[in-house]
Amino acid sequence: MIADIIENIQKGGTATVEDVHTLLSATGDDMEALFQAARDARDSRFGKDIFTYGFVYFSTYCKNNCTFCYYRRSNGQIDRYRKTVEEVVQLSGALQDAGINLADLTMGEDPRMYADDYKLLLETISSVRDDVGISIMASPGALPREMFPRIREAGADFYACYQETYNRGLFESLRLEQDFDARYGQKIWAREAGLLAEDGMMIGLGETRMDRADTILKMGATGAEQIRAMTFVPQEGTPMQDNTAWDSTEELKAIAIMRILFPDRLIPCSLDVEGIAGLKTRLYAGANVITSIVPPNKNLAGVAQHELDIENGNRSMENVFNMLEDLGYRRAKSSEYVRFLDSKRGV
Ligand code: SAM
Ligand code: MD0
Ligand code: SF4
Repeated sequence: MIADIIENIQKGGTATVEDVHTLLSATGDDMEALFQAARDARDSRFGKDIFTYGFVYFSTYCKNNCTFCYYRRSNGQIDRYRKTVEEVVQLSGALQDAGINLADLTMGEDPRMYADDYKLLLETISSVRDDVGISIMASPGALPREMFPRIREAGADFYACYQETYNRGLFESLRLEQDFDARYGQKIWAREAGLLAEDGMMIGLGETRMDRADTILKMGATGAEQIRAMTFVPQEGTPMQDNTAWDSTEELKAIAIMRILFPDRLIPCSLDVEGIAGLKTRLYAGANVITSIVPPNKNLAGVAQHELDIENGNRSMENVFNMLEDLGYRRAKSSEYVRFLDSKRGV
């Protein structure tokens, strides 16, 4: 059954939500066959080349109150920081010099960054474009539609904003006081403005397997050039702190299914879920981008794992490059990444 569904997809057939549900239930040999099919799909499209993204979480202040997030406004017990434009330029320059392909400029929905008609946010992006020249992803939260041409003009290549789930009721219970349709629109409006888009789902938040199947298909249907799955990591000081932490099996299956359904998309292996220990399994499941590479000693945080493997250097450029090589992969050059982006933009 599972083998038939995989074969049908490999032959160019479409998959129903029931098919995806069946694939998500794979265990044992079936699951191994799913991972093998995903690696084959990735290798025939991308070879052994893996793209690398540095994570620059430049403001951890946030006006939102997402129930799953460590940085929600009600979490009063945490240290927050906001980097200056110069600091973000320096951090991005170091990523560029090390051969990292993209700087993911991420923030909480920080009112200071949005003030004066988004002055500081736009200035941060355009300074990295002008002074560094590395490819840029902007992950600043949900913005009004008219902002997308301005984000593009400032120099961003990618816009990331994750729906988390396409189950509206569940979305509303997680992203409190936020609008499902407006967040969905982010992906569409970004692409209208000439940006590439990233959508994402979280796993282990109370969704059903059918919700996951539906979310995978709907993320694909947005046309987003990058799509991701991340396992929810329960956070201290939040309403979900006592939730059971899941292992990564369901995430790995989601990665593999996205890969066989959408072979030409960028699909991350995020170091932000299990730290460096999560690298091998996600590449094995068909991921082709490593995200959340973070240099040590820069007072930078992650999101799902705000400190795991950062200060010990395990998420550093050097360590990730060495591990990639040991696993038999090759890190793509930034010129190759730019060529890939251009092909997606139809340049
Ligand atoms: N503030 C912006 C936003 O919400 O779109 C950008 C950064 S936000 C922290 C990036 C993503 O991290 C979220 O969309 C969510 O998918 C993920 N995330 C947040 N908390 C998480 C957690 N506890 N476990 C796993 N992923 C998490
Ligand atoms: C990651 N911690 O790639 C980052 C983050 C935001 N664009 C991405 C969730 O894992
Ligand atoms: Fe803020 Fe993003 Fe965290 Fe929600 S997920 S609380 S918007 S930083």
